[in-house]
Amino acid sequence: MMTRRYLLAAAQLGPISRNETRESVVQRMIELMHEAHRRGASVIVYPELALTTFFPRWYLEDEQELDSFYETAMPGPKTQTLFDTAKQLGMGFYLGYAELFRDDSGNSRRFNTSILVSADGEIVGKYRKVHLPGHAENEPWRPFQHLEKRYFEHGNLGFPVFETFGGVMGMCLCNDRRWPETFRVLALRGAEMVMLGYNTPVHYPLAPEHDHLQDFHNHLCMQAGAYQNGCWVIGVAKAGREEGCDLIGGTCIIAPTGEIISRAQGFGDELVMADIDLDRCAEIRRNIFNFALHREPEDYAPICEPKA
Ligand code: ING
Repeated sequence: MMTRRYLLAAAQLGPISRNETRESVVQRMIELMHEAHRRGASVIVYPELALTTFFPRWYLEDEQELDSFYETAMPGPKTQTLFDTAKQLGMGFYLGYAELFRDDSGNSRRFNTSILVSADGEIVGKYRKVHLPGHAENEPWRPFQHLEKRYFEHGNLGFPVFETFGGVMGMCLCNDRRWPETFRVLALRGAEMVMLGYNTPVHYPLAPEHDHLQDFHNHLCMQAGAYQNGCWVIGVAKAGREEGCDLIGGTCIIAPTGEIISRAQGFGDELVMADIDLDRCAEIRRNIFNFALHREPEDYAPICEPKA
């Protein structure tokens, strides 16, 4: 049973090229895991879609090439070594990846997925991305696409929490962090730490005048999520210039007070370490954001749709 206080490593990944092999990426992740272990970490958090380049930036007509970016088994032949190394080092981890499976009627099901894996190598939690940004059809006017609505289904697992890593854990993925209900629902279910990976381009084609705000908005969302829900938030980037597209970095570990207590310096593979004490959630959840004492859900239900 893990203690409630331990060192955690946020493992930012630099660019992954379109033709980089799974073996190569997994090797990079394992090197980070060994370094995290050397520094005393018990948990390591990887980015969203950590095993491949961010392929939704392209309109892919070749179904075979599209399928090549998904995992059809987890662990599979190329990720088993990551699970084995984690077990050998006694390291729990969060991993984001593209999930592909056939359902009972033989249909291909595709999700932007994350899992929690315990220190003995067992998958103890799964989440599928709910807030899919971008668009579903090719939009050639854009310098790059953002086809998550084409390549993934809307997540069908809701926002579950999992008792592991010494407490109650929640997960989300990238755009989910921009919607406050993500953190609130997880916190109402008892989440003490929310882990998330992201691939966030600097350039936002629909509002280029906001490009300079991407780092600010990234931390704003996660710091607010942490503070307003009294939970730890671990945000882990796939960063750097990936296939010509600049992705923000800013990997960070945020305390329940909303303070960033550790953050990445660069845009490559980089460990960000922090001492996590899950009991620190009480500083917030017993006081300013004591849901039972101060929250008035009756006063704002039903939530009306804003007028467009
Ligand atoms: N990426 C981006 C994100 O939500 C985006 C999409 C970028 C939305 C910039 C708004 C502004 O961070 C993913 N993968 O969700």
